[in-house]
Amino acid sequence: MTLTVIGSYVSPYVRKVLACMNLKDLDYEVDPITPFFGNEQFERLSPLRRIPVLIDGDFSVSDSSAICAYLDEAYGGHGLFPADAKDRARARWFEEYADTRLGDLFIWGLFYQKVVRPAVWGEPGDRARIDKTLNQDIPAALDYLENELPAEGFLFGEIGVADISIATFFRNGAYANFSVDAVRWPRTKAFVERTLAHPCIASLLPFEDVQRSTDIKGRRQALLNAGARLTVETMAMREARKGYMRL
Ligand SMILES: N[C@@H](CCC(=O)N[C@@H](CS)C(=O)NCC(=O)O)C(=O)O
Repeated sequence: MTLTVIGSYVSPYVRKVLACMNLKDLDYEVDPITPFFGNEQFERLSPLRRIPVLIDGDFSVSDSSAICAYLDEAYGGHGLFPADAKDRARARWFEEYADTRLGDLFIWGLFYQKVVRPAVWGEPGDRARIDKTLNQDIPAALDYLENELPAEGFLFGEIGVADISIATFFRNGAYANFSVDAVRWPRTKAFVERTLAHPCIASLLPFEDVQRSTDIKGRRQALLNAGARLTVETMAMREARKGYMRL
């Protein structure tokens, strides 16, 4: 049975789930919608109108952490969490830190302001928020990560959900023209590059490039041409609608 993931390839949370599915060698199809364009069916599956959503037969669940934990428990293959209880707890902490704090900074502080607001809502981003994010909040987060991340390899030996959860936000950071200063945060810079270069994430890049460079009319065909496996039906509608959180 093929699994289905609802959500755009450009979302860091969708990328996290797809990278974990790639690691586990799972078959899946994607309905690459932007959350703001999700229809009623999407909202029934995702009450917060957020992506990603996973559909597995007659079961569905939203939230990248819930999805990754489910996939790890329901399917074999590469384990997403370390074996030791304390390591597992730390892995969950890094996942939470990334989803919440790095999400706040890289998505809501940068990507949403610089890319989504002009493109989806036709309004400029909040300049003061962008400046505070770049000058205060991201440097503090990077100071923290610099002390936690390994100089080589991944957080708990093999690559897992903790590494992926952190690295995924830096790709959206790059889409908003952010890059890590290698002099100030050399470990973080190398860790992010190493993780994003892993085939489980690197293989998603061509689809992200298409998603970013095509408009809604040509996107589906361009994604198929690039080799993406897409659902036949989509949960997208024409009109954008704001979600329930933060906006
Ligand atoms: N905690 C959620 C966060 C998901 C999330 O915020 N996704 C963004 C897209 S990158 C979204 O759907 N935003 C729409 C909104 O919040 O209205 C997860 O881990 O899946």
